[in-house]
Amino acid sequence: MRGPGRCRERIYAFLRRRKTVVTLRGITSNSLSRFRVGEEAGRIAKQMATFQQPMEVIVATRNKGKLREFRDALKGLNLRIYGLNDFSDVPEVEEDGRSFTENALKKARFYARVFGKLTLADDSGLEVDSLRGQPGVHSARYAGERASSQKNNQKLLREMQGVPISKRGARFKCVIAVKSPAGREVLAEGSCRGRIGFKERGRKGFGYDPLFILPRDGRTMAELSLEAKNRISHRGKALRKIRKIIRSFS
Ligand code: ITT
Repeated sequence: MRGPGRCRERIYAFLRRRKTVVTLRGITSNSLSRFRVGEEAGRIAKQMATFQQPMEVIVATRNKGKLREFRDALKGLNLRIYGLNDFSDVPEVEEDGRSFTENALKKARFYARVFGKLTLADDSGLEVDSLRGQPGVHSARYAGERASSQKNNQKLLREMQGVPISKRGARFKCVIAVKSPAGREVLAEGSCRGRIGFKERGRKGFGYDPLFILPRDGRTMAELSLEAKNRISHRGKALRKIRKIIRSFS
């Protein structure tokens, strides 16, 4: 072989040694395969665009502390999370259930209907042994309708005056209900035991956190970072269960 033919063979031999010839041949010398490569790339790009679209999720809460914990526990899942405070004129739902489960389901069903999107609702609270499980489902309004956390904590300390440390056991409990627009429902729960302190300590978290002492190191929940709280808390435990199943709703 002479001239251009020999020259082309030498180039191919060189490229074959470098393992690039197959691709090069397919793309440069054959317009049909070039078309197929383009078509395939378009299909993959389309699939990736669908895949990368975040799933919109409503977390049916006005509690900023809860919402922060949801966002942290569900991060990395390609979700766009909205809380109720992200919208104006959102109707209220009465939390008149006798259990956390009843209230969580009621909130999830109500707001899934309002927004037509996948909705997560958390009902949670503190159950104190020496108060026979109170404040329980009334935790948010223990010291009265729309009471501040400070007022609720003061009332709890008053109710527990004279109770020795050995009898100050308590647990946080959380139930999360998930409701899809197609009607599917899932429940997840978590709890976390501790003791009620004699005074508030710590500035992180929310609600009863400054009074809730953890057995492992004597710190209160309000002395933990967001991530550390989520690792051990009632809500963190429930959210780990939700994390495992939430993509199956898309
Ligand atoms: P949404 O109904 O809008 O979600 P809320 O604060 O009213 O907000 P709940 O009805 O579930 O929520 O009441 C939960 C109350 O229980 C909350 O207000 C706190 O007082 C207490 N609580 C729940 N989880 C807590 C936590 O992780 N740390 C401290 N207090 C908590």
